[in-house]
Amino acid sequence: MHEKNQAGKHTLAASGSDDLNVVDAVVVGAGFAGLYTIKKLVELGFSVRCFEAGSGVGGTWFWNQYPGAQCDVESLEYSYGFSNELQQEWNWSQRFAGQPEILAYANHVADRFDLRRHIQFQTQVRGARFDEARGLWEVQLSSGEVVCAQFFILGSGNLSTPRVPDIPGLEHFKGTWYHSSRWPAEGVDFTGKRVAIIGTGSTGIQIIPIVAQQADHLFVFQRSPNFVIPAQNKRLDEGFVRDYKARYPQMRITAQESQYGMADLPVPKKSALEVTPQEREERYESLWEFGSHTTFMTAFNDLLINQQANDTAADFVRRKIHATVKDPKVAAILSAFDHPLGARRLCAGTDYYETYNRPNVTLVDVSGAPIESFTANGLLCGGREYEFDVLVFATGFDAMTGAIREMDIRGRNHLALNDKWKNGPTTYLGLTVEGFPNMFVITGPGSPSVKSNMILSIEQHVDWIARCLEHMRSHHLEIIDTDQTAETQWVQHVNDVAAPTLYVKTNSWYSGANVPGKPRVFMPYVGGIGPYRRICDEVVADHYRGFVLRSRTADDSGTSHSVNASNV
Ligand code: NA7
Repeated sequence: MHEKNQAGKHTLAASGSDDLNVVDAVVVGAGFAGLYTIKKLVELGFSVRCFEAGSGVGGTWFWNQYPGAQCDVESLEYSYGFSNELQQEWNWSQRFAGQPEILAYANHVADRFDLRRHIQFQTQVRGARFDEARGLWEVQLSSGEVVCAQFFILGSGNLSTPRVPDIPGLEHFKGTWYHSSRWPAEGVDFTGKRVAIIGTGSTGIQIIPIVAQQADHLFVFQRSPNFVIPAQNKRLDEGFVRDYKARYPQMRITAQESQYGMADLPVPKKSALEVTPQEREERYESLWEFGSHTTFMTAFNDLLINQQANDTAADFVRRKIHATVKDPKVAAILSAFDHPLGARRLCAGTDYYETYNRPNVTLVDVSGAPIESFTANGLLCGGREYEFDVLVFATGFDAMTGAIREMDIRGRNHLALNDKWKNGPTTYLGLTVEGFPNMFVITGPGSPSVKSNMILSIEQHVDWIARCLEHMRSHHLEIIDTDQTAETQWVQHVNDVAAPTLYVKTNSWYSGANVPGKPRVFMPYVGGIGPYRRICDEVVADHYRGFVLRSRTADDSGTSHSVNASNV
């Protein structure tokens, strides 16, 4: 694995290491972040080992093989832009690609760029410790192996740690149960079965209509309803794709400068409150027909900052639900929203509301009376037992920090990341953490991440990291650490930007509210992709403002000298 690449000598090779278990960079995860990191760093001549818990590449799209799993960003945008050849040769079949197609794309990328030889599958990173004396990360693997690396790069994903709620009695349940994010590759046959699905977030909304078509009976247990905008998915028209591909390079640049990392999203100019009720209705109606939840949010420019404006959109969706769902009591449960539209992840669905008109579907409102316990034959709730054969948890994730916190990561002075983050994650630019030198988080908390087109955000972070590593190599700098003040100011900025929005007035996984005991901190940066990219670039142009970059002496245990990058 510790091979020399034609593009140049290794940083560590330069420091004299001939240990095969010492590489320039360890990358955690072979999802879209890990794959592009490998590609980029190997190309630049760094040695890389990537460790992936699953048996294949694809990350989220490897794990989430539940029926109906589909991306809610347009396929032509939710794809890598780093290679024009790749984007020209790959053909998406659907406006919104399904999980199998996205997984096939991830595999294509891994093969096309010969990335697999750098990946060790079915291997978890259990922990990592920064060895200050050697300036190396010691990475502990589930195989028992320890690998050392100058750089420790986390591409472990924002939605990788599934949550099964702490409801007693699951061990007594005699049927089979699944979590949506650990779906068996061979699939599940629901034919003739009584099925229960707990959870009505983006995942539940995708699974429910499909399972309803197969199951004998489906019980949906809803604690809070989510707003569902029709995806209006369709096969992509060949002419449209040809035209789009001709403009691809420009579209990518437009996306990089946009708010959400999508080139094709209109930028709203008007407030929902400055137009007539009729204009407003027409606008919502046309976007409902057009489909895509992200496009729906562009109806007006104040939907996420003005409750009154937001209410107009919420009312529109409520009316749509009542017009679609025949039973008014069911429609009322589906539209009893407790949050502003879009303040939680807005969902894109196909036949979601229509599914509740099926005679074999029962919606159970558990908002007032929580699920008490599982029994041998089902579950107890609201004083009655619901019996079923198969149980599906569509109950979400310990989002954004879960996968990182599962690892025992120790930085300078043995500081545990979990201790540093006990009151919520703190980062600089969502990329680095003070006290954890040479560690990078791809799309970490404090960056746009889940509030953007993830693949575009991944590419921006990986490019930034690669540029930083090249800079360090060419200036003979071996250590990069984050300045505490810069980190504190960045966290403050992330909070300041979020403060006037409706996001912070809502309980959601964006703020850890779905995990009991998790600190409530709104984690994504919502200042927009374009502005965020500019800040990251300015930091570099300003000699890595907020970072301390320095060289090491032969023995760094206290004898090193510090050289700020601005001096080199
Ligand atoms: P989400 O959006 O976190 O949804 C989880 C759902 O599970 C949500 O409806 C929860 O209700 C429900 N839930 C969780 N625990 C319980 C209990 N104990 N009882 C009843 N209902 C429960 O996860 P998803 O997987 O759907 O989506 C995650 C992201 O993946 C999505 O936003 C996309 O970005 C892709 P609650 O709302 O907490 O009342």
